Amino acid sequence: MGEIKVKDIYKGQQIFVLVFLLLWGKTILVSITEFQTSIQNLNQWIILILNPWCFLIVFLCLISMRNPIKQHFYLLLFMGTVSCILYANILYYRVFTDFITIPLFMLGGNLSKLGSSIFSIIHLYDLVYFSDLILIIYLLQKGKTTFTDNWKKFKFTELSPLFTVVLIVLIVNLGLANIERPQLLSRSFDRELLVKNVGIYNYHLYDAYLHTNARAHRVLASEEEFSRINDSIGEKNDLSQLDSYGIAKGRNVILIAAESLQNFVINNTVNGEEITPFLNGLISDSIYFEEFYHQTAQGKSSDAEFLMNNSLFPLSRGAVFFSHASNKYHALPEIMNNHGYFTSSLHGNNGSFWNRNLMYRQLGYNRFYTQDDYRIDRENSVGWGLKDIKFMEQSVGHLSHMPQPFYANLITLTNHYPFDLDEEDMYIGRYNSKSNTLNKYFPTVRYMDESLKVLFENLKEKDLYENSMIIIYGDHNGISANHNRDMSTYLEKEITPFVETELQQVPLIIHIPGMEGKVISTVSGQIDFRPTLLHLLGIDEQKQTILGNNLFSREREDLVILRDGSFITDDVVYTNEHCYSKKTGIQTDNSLCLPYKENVKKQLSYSDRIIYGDLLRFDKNLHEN
Ligand code: GP9
Ligand code: MN
Repeated sequence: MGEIKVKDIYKGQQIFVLVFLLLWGKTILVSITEFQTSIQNLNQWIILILNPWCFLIVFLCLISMRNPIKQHFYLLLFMGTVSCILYANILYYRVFTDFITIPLFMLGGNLSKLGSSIFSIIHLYDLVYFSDLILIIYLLQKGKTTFTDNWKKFKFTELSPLFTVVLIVLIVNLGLANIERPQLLSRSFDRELLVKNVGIYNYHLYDAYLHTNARAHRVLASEEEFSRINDSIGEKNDLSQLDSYGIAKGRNVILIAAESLQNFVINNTVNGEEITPFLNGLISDSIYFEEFYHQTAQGKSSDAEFLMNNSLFPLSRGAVFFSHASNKYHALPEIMNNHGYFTSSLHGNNGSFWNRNLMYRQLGYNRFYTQDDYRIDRENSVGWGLKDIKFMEQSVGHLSHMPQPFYANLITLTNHYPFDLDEEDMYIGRYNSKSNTLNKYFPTVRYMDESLKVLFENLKEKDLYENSMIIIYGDHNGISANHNRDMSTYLEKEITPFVETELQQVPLIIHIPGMEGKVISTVSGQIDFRPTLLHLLGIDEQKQTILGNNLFSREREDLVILRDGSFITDDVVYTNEHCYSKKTGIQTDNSLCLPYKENVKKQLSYSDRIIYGDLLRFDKNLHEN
């Protein structure tokens, strides 16, 4: 073995090298010309050049390990398959500016739309994308003997130098991708970024893995399992006798996901200036839940949407919006739709972010307004895209054309890490600490607050205010524990695990024009939103298989469970395996938290089993409602 020189190994295997070069070149060409991959730095160039390597080399090696007589056939099959996958994505991208996923094939939908527009998106010059295949067929025919004479069946050990190269390239590629977008691979938040960083082929492998994994769990799940969980969750009490029942009946519902808005900024100041003057005023004539927690995990914004719409927990790893986007849900948009509402979500970002464009179909939205429905340019954008004020103005334009009553989910964007803001939009100055993130957070929160004021003004102008209810909630924290030291300076208190848990509070503000405001101190979480909203709208909610509780119910257990297993009750906070007294904030006897632990574990596991097993497909109520 030691005698073999690298150049000898591959002597006579020019055809493999040629196939590799052709497919590699074609993939890069397509990425730049068709997939609009924007390259902003050297890192991104290297990623673009390296990312098709591993997939192509591994498959070509596997082919060269086959019987020489069959290699010819496998080589053409491989080239043909790769070319078709690439071309199918090109066509799909031309229509949807997105990449194909396996659940798409299962769900149909978009693909059938593709079918109807197929002739307008196919061009004659597309033949270029198959010219490499034609060239190889020609060469194989013409030089059959020259090539096949030298073809041999390789052993794994002979190819080990190549596999080593693959491994190194893979590590470099993933390393660079992680520098470009930390956590991209674990959280997999955006298809476009995923493809840009790991390449189209690896993306398809990853998508296939997610899909098979989800399918495998699904196959093992049974109707009995659903019934067991359903019985154990039990039917909710009938609360239709309460005064709060149906107080917002028939109104439009405008739900605003306030990006990274934490509760600690409410009624608070920085450098002596109010951070959320509009919200502070709004709270006095709204229902304000002052101890409301986000319960999200890696899926961040998408987890928040999942919780609010399904009253189930998101998954502890990955994003359920990505991994279980073909499940059957009986989500809020679908329920609202069944009750005569036009349901939509509006967001000035690309539709594939968090896989929303696919997941929304399962949640039952009638329409998803994405960046294609907004006028976005350099002037009106900052950081992640369209500025919130512009987003609000344009969104009200969309709302004014919707059939009423509507349920509209508006997702803000400006107050997103790294909290970039143009000078002209700074209504207050930055905080002054060593954490740039914390410093920049306050002006962007203030800007978002201003955008909400603009929203209200615009709604009034368009006569949409009086007959609507407007709900604002924070999707998750914006300042992570990495900034605890400076956060502690700002809050003027030590950030213990107890305080860190308290910092997971986000606002929930329900504004019903003409109705008196009140502050509700019940411990509550995003999972409780759905039954609470349906209660206010006077929509019967007892039969649904959900884990959240109506916050107006007096019988509900005051318990909020966070996705990491921490929990909060009226008296205690349990986190990092320690129990804290809420009165003192000091660690207390674990036995005070013990009685809740079993229930916490049970609820998280029920939720996981419902999602992994796609159990709601067995829910008879789905078909009755
Ligand atoms: C992206 C936006 C942000 O469209 O909703 O998502 P996040 O990073 O906050 O989860
Ligand atoms: Mn978010």
